[in-house]
Amino acid sequence: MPPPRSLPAGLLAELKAALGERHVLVDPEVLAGASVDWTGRFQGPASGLVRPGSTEEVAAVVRACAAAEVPLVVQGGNTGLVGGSVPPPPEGDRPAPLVLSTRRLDAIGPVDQDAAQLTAGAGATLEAVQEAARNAGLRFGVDLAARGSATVGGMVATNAGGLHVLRYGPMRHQVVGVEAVLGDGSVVSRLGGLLKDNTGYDLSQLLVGAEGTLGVVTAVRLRLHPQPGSRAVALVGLGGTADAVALVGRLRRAGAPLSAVELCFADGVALVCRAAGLPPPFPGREPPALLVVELEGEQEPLALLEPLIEDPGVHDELTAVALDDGQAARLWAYRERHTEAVATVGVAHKLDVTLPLAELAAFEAEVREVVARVAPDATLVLFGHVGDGNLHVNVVGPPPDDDRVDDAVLRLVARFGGSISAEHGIGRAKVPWLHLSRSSAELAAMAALKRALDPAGILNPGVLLPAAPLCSTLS
Ligand code: FAD
Ligand code: 2HG
Ligand code: ZN
Repeated sequence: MPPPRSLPAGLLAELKAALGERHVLVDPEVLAGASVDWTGRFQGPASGLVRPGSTEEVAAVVRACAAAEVPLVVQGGNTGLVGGSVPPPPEGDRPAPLVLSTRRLDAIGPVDQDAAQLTAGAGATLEAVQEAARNAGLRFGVDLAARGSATVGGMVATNAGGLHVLRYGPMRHQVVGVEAVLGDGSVVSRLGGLLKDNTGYDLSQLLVGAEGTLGVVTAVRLRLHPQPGSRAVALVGLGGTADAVALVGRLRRAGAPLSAVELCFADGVALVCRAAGLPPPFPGREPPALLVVELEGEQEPLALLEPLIEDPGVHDELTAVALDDGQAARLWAYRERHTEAVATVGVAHKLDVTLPLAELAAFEAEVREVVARVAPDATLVLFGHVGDGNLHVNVVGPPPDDDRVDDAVLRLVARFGGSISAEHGIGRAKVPWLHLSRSSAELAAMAALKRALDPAGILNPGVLLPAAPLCSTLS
């Protein structure tokens, strides 16, 4: 990687005056860590890293960067999987971006028990929010394996999904209001907790899923849910995706209190067992597909499992059940540890897609053929949130910048009537294919919103939408 272009001296001095010397970092070792994403596929040089400790400090950084025309990359936990949280590779004479870390904005306010809400700083981790909710006898509705590092600001920006979308919806449904600094440095704040508020455009929801292109989220008012009284988890061996989809349908119709239904396949589970040192779930048998089914409610755990155990497609010898937390964690590990297991094989091309549920099995068969044709030596690992029609297509083998397999898979998704991003977002990874899921009218409206809220074009340029020229070159 060529050496990063350094920050203009005037900007550096202004940032240090606003944040204090120790929160403006230009040490190459610190910058290296912030310059590469979780997967190792996306990286680019940063000119500095700032760690504001308040909304006012974020606003000062944004205003200074807009005036100096230095782009900002917003970074929370850096667990994003589409390259949105790190700078792009060097391009022409564009200045290297400054990384704005939200990690110091991690305060969590008291839980409002009556409203079942709390306010969290953007840099609070998911785990910290989950714990605050749990300590108040409530539950936060989103969970995902990166809980120890992913921040609520990043989860708002990506509209994160995760394991419980089926019951509680994605991050968007948990957001009551957002505080953010827009691209011109102005602050919008909707943290009052009002559930009914019909006073015009919903700026909070506009920022959800905007991937840091319209504003830097500094705090979030979140909705909480009652804690279910009991839980049971089952791991069920099945013949394939069609059986899994049919079983989900039957469980839904039987009124089973599902909180997660997750799909994985024999090759992915074998990889998890090797990488994590786990025993095979059904020694001596290797069912082609495995389903993790989680049920939560007020009955005894065994009673929760009844609709599953009585289902004609579920066989005793291919079913393991968990009635306590320790057992449940052991069963969940076969699904949850897929991402880290894939990373042990190499740098993955991650294609996170949703299909109409009725098409999921046909898509799965065809995507295997497509990947085998386009990247015959690649390792393909499929898994996902089958209750949501969301499949994670992981392809390890093609070099990071060879996007032929991405192109083939995403075009197949479009042909099946799916979306090219279910929950990870577009980031830098999928910008060239956004038109497969969005019409030209929608793309034009999105570009107009970007120009209106970030007139200097400094917030995450090149993420979600193609990078526009910086503002001075427009005039
Ligand atoms: P980052 O990676 O730092 O940033 C992600 C994007 O949000 C970037 O574009 C960044 O610029 C922007 N951003 C970050 N903070 C802010 C802010 N305060 N204001 C404005 N923009 C901001 N995702 C799922 O949806 N479901 C899963 O089940 C899931 N499981 C995962 C499991 C593992 C092991 C890993 C590594 C990742 C997983 N992810 C999952 C992806 C990732 O955790 C989510 O996308 C998460 O929302 C990212 O949060 P973050 O704080 O790490 O954001
Ligand atoms: C999951 O569901 C995450 O585990 C990560 O969304 C998916 O690694 C992936 O492709
Ligand atoms: Zn996922």
